[in-house]
Amino acid sequence: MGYKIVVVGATGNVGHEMLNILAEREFPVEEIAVLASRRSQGTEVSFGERTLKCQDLEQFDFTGWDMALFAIGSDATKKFAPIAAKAGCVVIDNSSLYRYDPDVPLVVPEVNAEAVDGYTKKNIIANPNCSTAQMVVALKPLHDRARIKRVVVSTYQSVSGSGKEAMDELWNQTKGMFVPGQEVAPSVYPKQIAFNVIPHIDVFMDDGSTKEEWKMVAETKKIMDPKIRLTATCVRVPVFVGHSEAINIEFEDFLDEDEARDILREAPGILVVDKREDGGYITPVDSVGEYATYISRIRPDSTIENGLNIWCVSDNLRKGAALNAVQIAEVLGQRCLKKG
Ligand code: 11C
Repeated sequence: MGYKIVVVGATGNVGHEMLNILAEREFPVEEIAVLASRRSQGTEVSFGERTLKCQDLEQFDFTGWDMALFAIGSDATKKFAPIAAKAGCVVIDNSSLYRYDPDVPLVVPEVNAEAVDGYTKKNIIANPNCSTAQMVVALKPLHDRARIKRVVVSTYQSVSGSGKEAMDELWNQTKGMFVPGQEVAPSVYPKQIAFNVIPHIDVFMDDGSTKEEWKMVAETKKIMDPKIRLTATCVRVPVFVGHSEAINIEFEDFLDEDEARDILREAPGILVVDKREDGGYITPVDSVGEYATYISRIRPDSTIENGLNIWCVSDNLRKGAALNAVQIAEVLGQRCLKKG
């Protein structure tokens, strides 16, 4: 016996990966519906060996469906998530809309799976931002051993985090650089992304940080520990898929690099690739299509008392979005909505 599952936003980058991952992990699906905006009604999407036709989200009746994986923008989520939740269908939402709501659990299963149980207040569970998800997978086992005091993180985020149009912009701008007269002006991004980096993701906040940077702080506190102090600089780089992060961690207790490496090797969701030689580390291209959060370059920071540096890379469309949502669905099924 399986679940009646809805994927909302099935034609987008993340919705597409949700369908792939549900099929790959053989999620127990009794029935599946794929929804999109009216203009995409009838568009075909793949689910394993099957081809499914998108239905109109506006017209869909969520009554009798067990879980809905939402991968649409915050505005549309604001309209449709409460409709699904009220109809008794548990919403697993990838937007930022509900993440900071105290009545909505924000879950990364390797870190706080038990928080799923709190879904009953609103019938909604939130999926974190991609840059937070991979980072907390790496931080949690180290925090359990040596208590993290402070984190300084710099991100190198791929354009797929901004959607398909941004991927096209990087592709077309890159090609256009080589063809006189076919240069492509910035449109999705405020500056050229090809052969460049942009220290600006999401909107600016009053204190000069960006919303992406703020999200990393607020989400880490909610998922892991409100006492952790964290400062982030988030940067867009000309990479199609895979977010990378240089993470500097200050601990309360001493933790040497060898023990940290052993802890990370044993930790759920992590693969350590850390040879001190040419190519003995992970790059975003290596992470594409994979489930793991990869850790490389584990080394001490001798400028502080108990400090370590690590390099953390993951497929932002997978662990950063679709995989985490499917893992939440799995935990929800195992802990709360048992079938069969
Ligand atoms: C990016 N992290 O790479 C963003 C995308 O809050 O879910 C996801 C935004 C979010 O642009």
